[in-house]
Amino acid sequence: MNGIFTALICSFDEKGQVNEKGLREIVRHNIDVQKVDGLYVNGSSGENFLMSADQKKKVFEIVKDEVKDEVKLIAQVGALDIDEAVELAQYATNLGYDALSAVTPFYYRFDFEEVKDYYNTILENVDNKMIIYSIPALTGVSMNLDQFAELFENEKVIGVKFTAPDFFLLERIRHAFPDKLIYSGFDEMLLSAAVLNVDGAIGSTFNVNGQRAKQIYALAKESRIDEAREIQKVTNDLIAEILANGLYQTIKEILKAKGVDAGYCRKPMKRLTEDKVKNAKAMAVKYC
Ligand code: NAY
Repeated sequence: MNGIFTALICSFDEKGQVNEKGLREIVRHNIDVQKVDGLYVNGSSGENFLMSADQKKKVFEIVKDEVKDEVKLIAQVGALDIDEAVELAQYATNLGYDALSAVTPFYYRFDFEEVKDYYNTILENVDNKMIIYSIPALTGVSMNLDQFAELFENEKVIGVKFTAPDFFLLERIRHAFPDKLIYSGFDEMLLSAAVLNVDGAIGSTFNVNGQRAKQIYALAKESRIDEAREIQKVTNDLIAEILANGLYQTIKEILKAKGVDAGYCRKPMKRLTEDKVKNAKAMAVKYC
């Protein structure tokens, strides 16, 4: 379960329905062109929180059918409706997903006991492993070292997707839990996280920049930091342009420029203006 995992983008048609052909093409592009080690399905980048439970199931099914056992698969099943989270966890497990992940429950400012109960409830109902999805900037849920330690007490919790710029906490978790899997969640900070000896990374920009991410990670593991820094610099030039242009929409336009039917985002995410589509096409030529 180590290495570079793409936070998979999903293709939707003009009406916001899952575009199966496009989704399969995105999967193939990630495996055949970006050559990533695995896929993180129905995360933020997959627009998970904009989809119905049926749509999420459809995505899990299509991706597993396309991938078979070519790369590792992590199913993000977190949902505010805990029954839905359990149902999705069981569904993905039955399909053969290698591990589950669930975002910390958000919106109602749950206290830590509630967060812990959420993970334990999901895991009591499914025979699979869990990777905590921590993304405080979007959920408002920050956890400290002791709280991660409490979550890790459940043996089925095998790691964390750490999407935060807190390198002090990241180092503390790494040091305290050498046997848990830590995935870096901010692609622009991959090198810094790799230096701290994370086990891998999960990122949206790997859909279009996975090859560079693999190089950064491999070079860092070999302590070839100067070379890794050069590649992180080009990567961050691209990420800065993507973020300024509209994150997921721009990744989709870059994929389209590469011949992948990446479709549209679901509302209320907006469409790119013509100028921004042009910017994305220029990024595809310059970087991808
Ligand atoms: C997800 O679940 O899809 C992720 O969290 C992947 C991590 C990404 N975070 C978000 C919010 O999209 O790859 C990052 C991020 O897009 C990238 O670092 C650019 O900031």
